[in-house]
Amino acid sequence: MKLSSSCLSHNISFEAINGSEYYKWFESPSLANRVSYTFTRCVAGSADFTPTGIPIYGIKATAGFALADVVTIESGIQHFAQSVYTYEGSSALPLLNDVPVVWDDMKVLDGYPMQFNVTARRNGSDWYIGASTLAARKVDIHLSDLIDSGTYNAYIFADNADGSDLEVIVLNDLTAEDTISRSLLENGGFVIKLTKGAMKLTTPYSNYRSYEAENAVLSGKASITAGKQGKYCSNDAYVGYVGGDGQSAVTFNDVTVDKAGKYTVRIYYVSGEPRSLKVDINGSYVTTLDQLYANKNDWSGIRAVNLEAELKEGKNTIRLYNDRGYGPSIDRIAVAIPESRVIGDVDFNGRLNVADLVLTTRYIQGSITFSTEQHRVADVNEDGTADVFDLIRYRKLLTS
Ligand SMILES: [Ca+2]
Ligand SMILES: [Ca+2]
Ligand SMILES: [Ca+2]
Repeated sequence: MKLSSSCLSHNISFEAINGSEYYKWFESPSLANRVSYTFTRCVAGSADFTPTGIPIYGIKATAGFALADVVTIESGIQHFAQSVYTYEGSSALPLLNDVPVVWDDMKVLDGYPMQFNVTARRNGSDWYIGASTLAARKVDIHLSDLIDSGTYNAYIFADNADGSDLEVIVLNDLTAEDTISRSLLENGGFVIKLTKGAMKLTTPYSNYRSYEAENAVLSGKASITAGKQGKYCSNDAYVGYVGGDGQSAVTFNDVTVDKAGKYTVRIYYVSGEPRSLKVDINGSYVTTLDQLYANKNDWSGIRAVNLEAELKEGKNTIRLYNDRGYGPSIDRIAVAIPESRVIGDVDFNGRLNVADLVLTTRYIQGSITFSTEQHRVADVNEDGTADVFDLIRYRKLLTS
């Protein structure tokens, strides 16, 4: 019999499982083990497992498979094996921000040890379903196995057609009569959140425009490190040998913004000792960034530094170099584009629609809960609370 986390709320972990941190040195844990933990581990309760949630170079798991681990393997504290900076901009990040670590119920919907598993866990009225497989297969999720009454929304984080990235699909107005069918790729997977409420699919980093250093113009001795040695960086690659002379530089020629102004430019770099980096924008020296390093003597550790920069409308050139010594290696840069929030858009789909009115009505009636941000967006007359007066305003906005 399984001990619930509610009766031993102080107990974080009952056992340790070889986690993804081992991929730094080895190719284990095998994918066959990872699909089997649902059947073989976590019998007494939560285990200490270190997922990645995102793929790692050289490990056959797709993004969907990697993401499924955060649901299929129960862990009271989720440690993620990758550098925190590699998650910024990942389409898995909204799910990783959202997924609970304490569960009220679990059901194995389908599976077979060493082959595949489809595991559902419940937190409150929300169900999270993780699926991962070795061989390609079709999976049918009959919602009658999970829910009785009411309408639900499904947020599906699944591999795209060729397994190169995640795609996010939203299905609305599902009931117990419905079945969600998904085809899993070889070594693929997915996570589905099934909820009566809405899920925010953006993060602060969704508005960043990223430019990989390995796709920029390289000069002097600056050169690309890719593949296994670059596996902790985005796009599995970075540019080293930046600096040491005035010529060895990374130049981004097409950093584009719609209007002139001050922007946050985030520079992702790799270094195991304090180094400096000089920045020219549109041909003029702007600043020198000092003390750039992640962890001492860790030459695969990533970190990011922010720079406030004046950019002109259209294309800008950003040149990174160091003529007084070696600079850090450069993974990528990202420009933050200010987010425009749509008033009343509580389902965060970018527009005001009838679904927003329905959700806000349910929230005010007390049948669903809202996040702090949803509450703020629902307060369309901006008087500090979301209440029936906002519903009146919603109707006017929708009919105007
Ligand atoms: Ca990169
Ligand atoms: Ca909306
Ligand atoms: Ca209000």
